Amino acid sequence: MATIGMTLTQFLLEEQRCVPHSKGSFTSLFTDLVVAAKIISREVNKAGLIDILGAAGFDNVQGEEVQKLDILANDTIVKTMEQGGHLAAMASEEVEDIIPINKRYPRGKYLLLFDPLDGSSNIDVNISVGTIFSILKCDTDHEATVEDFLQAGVSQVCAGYVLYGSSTMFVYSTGHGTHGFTLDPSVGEFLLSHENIKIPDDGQIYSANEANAEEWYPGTQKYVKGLKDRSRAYKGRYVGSLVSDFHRNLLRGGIFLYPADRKTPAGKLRLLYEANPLSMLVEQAGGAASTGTERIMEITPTSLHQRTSLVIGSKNDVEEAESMWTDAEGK
Ligand code: P6P
Repeated sequence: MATIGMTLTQFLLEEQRCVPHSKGSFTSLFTDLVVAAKIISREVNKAGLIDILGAAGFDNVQGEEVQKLDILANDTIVKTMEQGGHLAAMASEEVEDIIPINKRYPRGKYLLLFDPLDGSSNIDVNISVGTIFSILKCDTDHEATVEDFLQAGVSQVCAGYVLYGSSTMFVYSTGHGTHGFTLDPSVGEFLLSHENIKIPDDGQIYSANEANAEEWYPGTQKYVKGLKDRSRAYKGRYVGSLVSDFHRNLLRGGIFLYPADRKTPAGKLRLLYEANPLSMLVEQAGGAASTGTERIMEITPTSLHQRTSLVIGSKNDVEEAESMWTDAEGK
């Protein structure tokens, strides 16, 4: 029986007791991930005080300038997770190819995909950033390959994010609801603060980068224009940090759109380690996530870093957006 204030570890053990014949491997893997989150939180929260702010002087595989904390977050997750012996391989937004498990450690049956520090361009201006992760099963005896990662979002066994904001929050789902934990730095534990989050069916917030509006397809333009009808009283809220925008809308209700458009016909955000995990969380909270025409979690991936159009949030808001969606020609 969950009680507000119980630790994430205690909550996990409660969940494990509900899984027959569980050997505790997943719980152990997850506990390692929580340690990595605490280390990254410590570094992010003191970034202003020591010289790890600012750019690292080179670009990542996405062609984006890498911030030093990106590297630290990526390396922290890799080093913490590979030792546990529960992973067959990992994949990171910061690394072109899959990350094999060092031969000195046993290999496990799970795959971890992550964006180590999403929104990192906001670090230097003290805007919240986040880690997003997705966990898949890898039931093969051979060395994991990229193909093992190319599973639809419905195959995720776990998804979540860590939000490094005014407080550090750990939000995750294993398919039994979406739950939020807040770090108490004085004891170094994540404590249950938001059990079984439910996103309102209707929101009053929309989040989109309207500087792209000229490039949006006619259906997207029509939908967002409709939200501005004063009788609807929607508020525009856009931080430019996906985890922050998503988390606010998850708790308050609303819709986040990073749509495919004429300039970015494939969309901007990553399917495997951004859209899929957030889609699992929002669906477990009663919301919806689509490309505008297709459920995100039913997309069969074709490449590790593939992008997608993303429309995610309150169920009725996403359905209204889908009802107006068109292609570039307005069809
Ligand atoms: P834009 C940050 O770089 C990010 O990947 C997400 O965190 C955020 O939602 C999006 O890009 C912002 O993109 O084009 O509006 O700056």
